[in-house]
Amino acid sequence: MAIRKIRILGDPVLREKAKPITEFNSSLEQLIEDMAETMYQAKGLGLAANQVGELLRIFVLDLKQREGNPELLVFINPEIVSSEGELYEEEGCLSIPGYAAKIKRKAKVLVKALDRTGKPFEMELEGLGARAIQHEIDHLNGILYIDYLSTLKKNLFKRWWKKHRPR
Ligand code: GNR
Ligand code: NI
Repeated sequence: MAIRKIRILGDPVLREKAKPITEFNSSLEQLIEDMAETMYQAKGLGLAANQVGELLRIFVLDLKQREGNPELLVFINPEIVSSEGELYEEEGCLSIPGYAAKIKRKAKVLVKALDRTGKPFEMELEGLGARAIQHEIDHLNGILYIDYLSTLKKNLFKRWWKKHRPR
């Protein structure tokens, strides 16, 4: 088990597209453990592989950790099968520490993925869970939530980031 360094905005790995996972072996198990440990340590809701420098299509999520009964969810090669509604809510990202902004997301999603053994499953999520799934799948495609900001808000963000980015 190891806590990995979380990559921050500006790191090119956050802008690359992750590749599908084809082998379910011990090195995958190691990556899952490291990602879970890193996510819990950072108190994140989710964490995508790009954020720890691995270009593989996997993310971890825990929607219950704040209630004190953690339930780790692992999504491998995830796909959104269907979605409905829209919600404009606040979002943050461990790779853009200290910042949050409201963006529009689908309110409800049906996601299809493989579990850590390679078995397919489907899960329907709404609210924050649906938002987090879309956020993590975006990471696997090199997309960050700030990409959805209006030109005006993006320019405000850029000024904020120059001053506040960790160095
Ligand atoms: O911790 C996180 N909180 C969060 C809040 C609203 C929408 C998405 C998220 S995911 C984020 C952790 C993270 O950066 N995952 O990639
Ligand atoms: Ni993120």
